[in-house]
Amino acid sequence: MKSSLFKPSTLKDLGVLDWGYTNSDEAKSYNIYEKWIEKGHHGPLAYLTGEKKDKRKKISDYYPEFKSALVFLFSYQKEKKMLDRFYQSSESNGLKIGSYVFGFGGKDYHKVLREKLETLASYLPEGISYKLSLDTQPILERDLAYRAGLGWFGKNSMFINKKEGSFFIIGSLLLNDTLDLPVQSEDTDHCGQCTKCIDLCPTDAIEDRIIISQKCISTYTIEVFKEGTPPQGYPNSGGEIFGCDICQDVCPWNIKALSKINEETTLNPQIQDFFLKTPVDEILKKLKEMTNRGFRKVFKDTPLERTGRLGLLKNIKLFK
Ligand code: B12
Ligand code: SF4
Ligand code: SF4
Repeated sequence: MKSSLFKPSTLKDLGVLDWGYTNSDEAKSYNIYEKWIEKGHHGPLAYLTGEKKDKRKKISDYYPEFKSALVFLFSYQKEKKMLDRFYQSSESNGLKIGSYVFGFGGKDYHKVLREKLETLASYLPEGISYKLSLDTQPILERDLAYRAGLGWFGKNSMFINKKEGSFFIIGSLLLNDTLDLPVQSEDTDHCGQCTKCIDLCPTDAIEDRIIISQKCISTYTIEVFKEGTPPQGYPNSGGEIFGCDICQDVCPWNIKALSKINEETTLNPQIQDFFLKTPVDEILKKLKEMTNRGFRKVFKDTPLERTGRLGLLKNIKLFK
């Protein structure tokens, strides 16, 4: 029944690792999210508070016609594997970038996956309307993937699929009608007694399956655009200058999923050459000489555009 909507070859071509269906409107973990905001664990991420917080309770608060959703897991496993190999090589300058940056050709995934979701929507039965959910909409996307039976919340708060791990981006089609598809039951916890992600997070940002954002390297390196106070432990990390993969790298479910990847792929040379191969002093010199506009021109449409020249300078300075 599930495969009758999309051919396996279509899903493979679009890089979909798994997909699921749910007609559940209300987020199961909204109370955890609310408490997280109350405690101030969102740190500088003000866009998660206020009206945008309230809307995350039920999808119908955002999209009143909502009846069901198709949830897709879009892979960047191949790029992750290539990147890890590169870090072991003599060409690496010791700096690291979160692997999602290299997924999808090194382009901003919001743009690339929007097109993929539109392609998937073209297979919907006639008369169905939809909205996309892809990171920026007020939807608790991991919770939606959980309701679609695709996996569980790891202790690192990542959404983990038992077969594929967590190196994927979640994207969904929110529909104005139900489909004749089976609803999978929710997965159970498969972390067991493991605490690797908690033990190895360099800034102690993980607590009770949530992240204290202001302690997280990912927040500091992506979401803080000008000078700031780095979280304690960050400068002693592994050289992360944009995003952080540490709590995923150590997860046995990712180690298992990545061990099956044999295909090679290329990494965006513009990002790789500039940030991961050039000596650190030279990167700093080049970034200081560049204008903001010049930076935007070179890294246009990549995830690095968000943080910008000054944001990256602040991160890289710590590793000179
Ligand atoms: C804000 C945000 C961030 C912030 C805050 C991170 C965070 N954990 O919240 C920062 C900047 C730190 C960040 C970092 C990253 N992010 Co981000 N981020 C988001 C965003 C926009 C909102 C997340 C959110 O609502 N947070 C609120 C908190 C409270 O929710 P939560 O952390 O998911 O916690 C849930 C669990 O704790 C759960 N829970 C806890 N216990 C239990 C028990 C049960 C039984 C249940 C059911 C639930 C449950 O309840 C909470 C609420 O749902 C989502 C996109 C979206 N619209 O959802 C992407 C998203 C979570 N990010 C994503 C990615 C890829 C990353 C990074 C890997 C990027 C990188 N390499 O640096 C890191 C990972 C850091 C980490 N370990 O979480 C992906 C994650 C995909 C996946 N497999 O899980 C998402 C889903 C984007 C996408 N569309 O794919 N991110
Ligand atoms: S992304 Fe890095 S800093 Fe943030 S919780 Fe995971 S290991 Fe810790
Ligand atoms: S490292 Fe261990 S505790 Fe952390 S998410 Fe993976 S299995 Fe769960």
